[in-house]
Amino acid sequence: MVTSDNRRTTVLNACPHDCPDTCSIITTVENGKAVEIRGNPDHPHTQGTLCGKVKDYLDRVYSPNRVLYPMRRVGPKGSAQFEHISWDSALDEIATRFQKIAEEYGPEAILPCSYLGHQGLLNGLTVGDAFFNKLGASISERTFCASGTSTAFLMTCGPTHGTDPDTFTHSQYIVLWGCNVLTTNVHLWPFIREARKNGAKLVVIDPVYSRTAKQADWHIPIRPGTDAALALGLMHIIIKENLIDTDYVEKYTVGYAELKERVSKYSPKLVSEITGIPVQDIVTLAREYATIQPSVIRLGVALEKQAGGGQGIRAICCLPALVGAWRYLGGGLLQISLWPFPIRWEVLHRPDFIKPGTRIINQWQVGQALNGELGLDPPIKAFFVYNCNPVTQAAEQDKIIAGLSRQDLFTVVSEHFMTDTADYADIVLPATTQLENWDLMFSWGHTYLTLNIPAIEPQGEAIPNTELFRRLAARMGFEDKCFKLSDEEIVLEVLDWTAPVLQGIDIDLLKRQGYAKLKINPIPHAEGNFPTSSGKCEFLSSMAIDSNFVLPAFRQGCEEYQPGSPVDPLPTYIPPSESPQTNPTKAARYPLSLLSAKPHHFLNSCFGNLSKHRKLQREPMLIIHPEDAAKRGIIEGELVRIYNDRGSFQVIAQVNDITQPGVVVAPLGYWCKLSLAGNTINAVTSTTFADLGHAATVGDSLVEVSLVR
Ligand SMILES: Nc1nc2c(c(=O)[nH]1)N[C@H]1C(S)=C(S)[C@@H](COP(=O)(O)OP(=O)(O)OC[C@H]3O[C@@H](n4cnc5c(=O)[nH]c(N)nc54)[C@H](O)[C@@H]3O)O[C@H]1N2
Ligand SMILES: Nc1nc2c(c(=O)[nH]1)N[C@H]1C(S)=C(S)[C@@H](COP(=O)(O)OP(=O)(O)OC[C@H]3O[C@@H](n4cnc5c(=O)[nH]c(N)nc54)[C@H](O)[C@@H]3O)O[C@H]1N2
Ligand code: SF4
Ligand SMILES: [Mo]
Repeated sequence: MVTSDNRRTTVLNACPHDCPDTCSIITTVENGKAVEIRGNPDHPHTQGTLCGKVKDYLDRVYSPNRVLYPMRRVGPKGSAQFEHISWDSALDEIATRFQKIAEEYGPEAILPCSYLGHQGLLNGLTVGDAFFNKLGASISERTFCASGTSTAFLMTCGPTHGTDPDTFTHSQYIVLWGCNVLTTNVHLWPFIREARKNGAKLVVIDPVYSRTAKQADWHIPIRPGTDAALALGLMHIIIKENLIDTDYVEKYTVGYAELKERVSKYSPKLVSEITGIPVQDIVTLAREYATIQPSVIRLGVALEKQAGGGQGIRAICCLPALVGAWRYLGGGLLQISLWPFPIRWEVLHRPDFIKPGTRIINQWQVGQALNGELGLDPPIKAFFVYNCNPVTQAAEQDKIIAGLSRQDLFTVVSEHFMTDTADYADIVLPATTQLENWDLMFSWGHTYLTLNIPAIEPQGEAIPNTELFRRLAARMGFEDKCFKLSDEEIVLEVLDWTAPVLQGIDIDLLKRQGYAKLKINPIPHAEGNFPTSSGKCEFLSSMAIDSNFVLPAFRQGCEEYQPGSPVDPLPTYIPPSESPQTNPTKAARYPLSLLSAKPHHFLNSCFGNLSKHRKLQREPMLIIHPEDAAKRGIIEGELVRIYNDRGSFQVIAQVNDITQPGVVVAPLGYWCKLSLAGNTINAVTSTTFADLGHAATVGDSLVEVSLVR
């Protein structure tokens, strides 16, 4: 559906943000200028609404602060003083510096850094991989998000879409487990609302009385990082009270006897002591969850950011099979719905270009890598950032800034805006927004493909990421065909169009309609059929692997990994690494657990610089319980400093009992240079890995808070 008259055209777009909803968008263009953006009412999942962040998207596209031309640094590093240069001189300088560094130190001295700032198959996660792999650069292991959750889910259920979110309307018992749907996954809410109209009960398990918890029938405040204990405790009760679906367990699961033995020690009393949840609530939750069917669990991403988050997710993923919830339409579990999209990742990231043994550097550890703490040989001499903003988003912020300040580091940043990271660049390159380029979007929150057609000409001299790497490849003399494909050719290459889930779907349909639903089974595991190696739900994991395992999708198809300590093949409880219960020495100095929350009006750090969004999100803040505030003489609205050995940041205190005593919460996404003391939450978080998938324990940090006088 693309219509036009002489003056007005409407074009079908897709929201490119790192959000599960991937909304289908209609953009109205008048005389070459986008004048309106709205949700596509025909899209069955996103149903014509856009979130508050993106309904003002044109403010982003036409912002006077957008980066529109290539620029070269003229002032000291970080001073944000730049001069406009031509694309030719920018590309020449990059190619020359890269060649010189490669000759002197070897190409591994060059480190790319990217994530899902753009989520499209063309311009997103893997754009640039072929280029950097051909160059022989160090590989950036991209585990900012969902790698721990996904590893755990795949170990248990295999790469399945799980419960189709469109079928949530049929659920009778919905558990949102560490997921703040009303902020982070808003288009799931109408399906939950419909289910509740049909009598469903909504349960939210969250340490915080979140926006979503406030709307629930039952909010269960849990101590952070103790979810595995709760899930094991629920299984203990379900087994003891014989509430299991014996037929389902016998036919479609592996390792029941071992699981039964494992959960036997997680009595309601012990679980209550660990989680802080009253015994009676644990028992009620187990009974209701097992007996009210169809029951469904929606997993968020926060859990993986705890020391034992991976095993916690493993334990939760066992629950639906134990009670037979997978038998029903609307029953089961939704992790991320990405898995059935027939994406030809190898076409995008070209693992065949990787020289065996090329070193892998995890993106959470970028601060340590840049400032020499990892003892890398060769050291990092060039850093190339696109689709991400490590200064605000990765942990150990002070180390990243120190690394980026190095005079001998050559940094290139491709961006829409002068972010905290871009300020430290030697060369800044202008990137298009999705209104200005092609893309094809998968979704990690629903099962529709969505096409993005350019609506307007690129602003200034901005180019899509695809074009950036075509130009760089040409400058470096790379001749392979993949560096010469046009965007429309890539659209045709990136999917296996013959896959059964794409039956009846082609590019013409996508151009007409903007979206197409994958042909998936709405009750995928009614009779087992789990895509694991046993074909069953694996309580006892056959993939039981070592703790350094990272899924190939997060490691650019490079399947080599260093053996580490083995992962328990049964779900288990690993306590938080930093909590008063498990680390009393540290807690004596830093007694409060710090959680980060996704900001309602920003998308990670995107929109954190736009005035409308900043006004709505309000000033950087910390939510602190009245008891903890009183102990420190803190009252609402005062400036406080949050600190530990890693660093500090300053925000305004919000004294509120939506959090528990001992737990403080700070929203993410504020920009350092727009914050009160030049730092944000990631100044105090840790890069230590959680138990699975090289997720970082950024949700597992002890801090102290004091008044700034
Ligand atoms: N508005 C908005 N939407 C977004 C984003 C955004 O920045 N802004 N970011 C997008 C991205 S990248 C992602 S990954 C998703 C994330 O989506 P979510 O997973 O929903 O987001 P979080 O805010 O990280 O965590 C959800 C809830 O988990 C709770 N929580 C924290 N620790 C624990 C714990 O130990 N146990 C339990 N049970 N709960 C815990 C938090 O209090 C929070 O309310 O959101 C996406 N959507
Ligand atoms: N403490 C703490 N830290 C966290 C988290 C947490 O919960 N707590 N959450 C983590 C999670 S879940 C995630 S997903 C990460 C997100 O971390 P990032 O991926 O770094 O997220 P953003 O801040 O959105 O940065 C994306 C950047 O890409 C730019 N961009 C957008 N489109 C394009 C494009 O087409 N081309 C180019 N070149 N650039 C573009 C945007 O302008 C933006 O500056 O943060 C992680 N960090
Ligand atoms: S950020 Fe998410 S909810 Fe908002 S428009 Fe984009 S996909 Fe939709
Ligand atoms: Mo994320």
